[in-house]
Amino acid sequence: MTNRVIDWPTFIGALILLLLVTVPLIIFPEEGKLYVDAANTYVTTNFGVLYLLMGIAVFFFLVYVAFSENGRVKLGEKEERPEFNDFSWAGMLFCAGIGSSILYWATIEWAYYYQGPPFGIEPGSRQAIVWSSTYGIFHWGPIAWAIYTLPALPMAYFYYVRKSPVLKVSEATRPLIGKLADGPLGTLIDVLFIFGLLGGAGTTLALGTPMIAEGINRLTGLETNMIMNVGILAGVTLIFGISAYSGLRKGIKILSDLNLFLAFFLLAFMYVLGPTRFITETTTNSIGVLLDNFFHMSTWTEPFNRLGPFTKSGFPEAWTVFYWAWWLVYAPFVGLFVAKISRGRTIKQMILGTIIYGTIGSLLFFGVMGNYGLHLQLTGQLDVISILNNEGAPVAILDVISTLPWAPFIILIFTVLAIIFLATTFDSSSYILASVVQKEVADEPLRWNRLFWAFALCLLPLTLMFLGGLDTLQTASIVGGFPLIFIMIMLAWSFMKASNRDIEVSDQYKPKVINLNYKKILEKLRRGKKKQEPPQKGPVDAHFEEDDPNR
Ligand code: NM2
Repeated sequence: MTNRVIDWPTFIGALILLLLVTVPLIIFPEEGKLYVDAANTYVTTNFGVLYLLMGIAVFFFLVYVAFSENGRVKLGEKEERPEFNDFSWAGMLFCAGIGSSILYWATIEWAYYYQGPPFGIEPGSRQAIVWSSTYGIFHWGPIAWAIYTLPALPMAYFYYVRKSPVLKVSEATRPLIGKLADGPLGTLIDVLFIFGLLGGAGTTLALGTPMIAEGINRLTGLETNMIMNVGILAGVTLIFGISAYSGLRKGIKILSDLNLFLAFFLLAFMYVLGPTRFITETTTNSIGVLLDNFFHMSTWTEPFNRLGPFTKSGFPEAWTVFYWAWWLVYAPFVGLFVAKISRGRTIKQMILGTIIYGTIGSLLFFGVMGNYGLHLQLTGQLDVISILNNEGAPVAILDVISTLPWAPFIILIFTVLAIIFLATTFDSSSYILASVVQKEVADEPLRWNRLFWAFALCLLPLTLMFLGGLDTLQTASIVGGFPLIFIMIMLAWSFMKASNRDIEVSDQYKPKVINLNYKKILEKLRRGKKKQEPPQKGPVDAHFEEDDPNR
């Protein structure tokens, strides 16, 4: 059974690529770091603009699709209602796509922009402060969520409309590459995706673990060291291993409901007991600044600074390009996951839901947690920036949290929330990795397979954490995620090609919701073909049915 279901070339291919990258990094950490850093500089300097263009193009493409005929197509049967209610759906998608990094960056990202603002602005100036509370929202906002949503389109379409029981990135490019999806090209696409995701998840762990360790230190007084980090990783792996093992409807859903509840609690607590008016005013102001400058921010490349008398800040590469690359390596995973939970919704609902709920979620975190910290800085209650510069981000983050009333209690909530946020991203990651290395996913991927990836996700960062090569891996994965830009284009193209053709054949143009019956479409196409072709070309018929879904 297992032998037939598992797609061994992809499974082994992903493991080999991973070993090929990590073993040299383990043996030659210094040289490895040099090479990877050089590759990173090369890609972000020369192709940074491609990332920016990709971001804005994806955003407008999705807005177009949502309001086009294609957006009305329902993912599932005519009478079918959404499998999960809106609250659980939004919660699951947010928790899958967002890990503990949001607690990290929402609390501290402003402090980096405060001292290193964009657009040549004076550090620490009034303008810098305005941007410091705006830029984080942009980097976690509509474009970022659009990058997450795009892969969901073809994947959900093929899974629920065309009823192909395969949850794979390569499968979603089939209309474009046809039978090549079953060969080495398909395998390469899936392997690149797995590689990118493992690295992106490594970045998440590298940021999340020290922050959780700092939280535990404040609660228990235990020293933050390697043993603690390993313990945290083991604990998180155990939680998400169990969750991934018990599946989508039980473990993953329960954990993400709990995650949402705790997150709302923490945000409400900070908002009500913190400087409520400052938070409200600054967030509102930032939304305006963001809307006003949306295009400028999404296309800012600093072009003249390389030539003229001005120095180059490197802000676009260090932040926007880095972020888009990070969202990109996670995108096919989140896309697959969103596709899986979106049964019974229309494409439009799926697109707008992901972008809007996602952005609102990020906005709440950055608005409340970021402006809470900014307020401490501006009022002189806590010099967050000096702490950040002298003692590092995890200490600064926990210092900010510690200023809240009932500090020990709230640190506990914060730490538990970080652990669950990590676990919810990782349980859905292992679920999806398992799906991608299977030829078929009838309902859920095989259990042992889900568990295998749960451990693979942690084992690698763990090894590298010991050897101190984790940041090299992060950079490597982000560079390694570069081909995903082209895979994104293929995914968009495939979706349009397949869905335009299906809608055309089905003659369903007017209704609000388009219910496509793919069997009937194939039937119609066959009949159409019969009329045109002379009867002696009979065998073409069978060929057509097999081949045509590939178009
Ligand atoms: N993104 C959203 O670590 C995490 O929170 C997971 C990070 C891509 C910046 C995703």
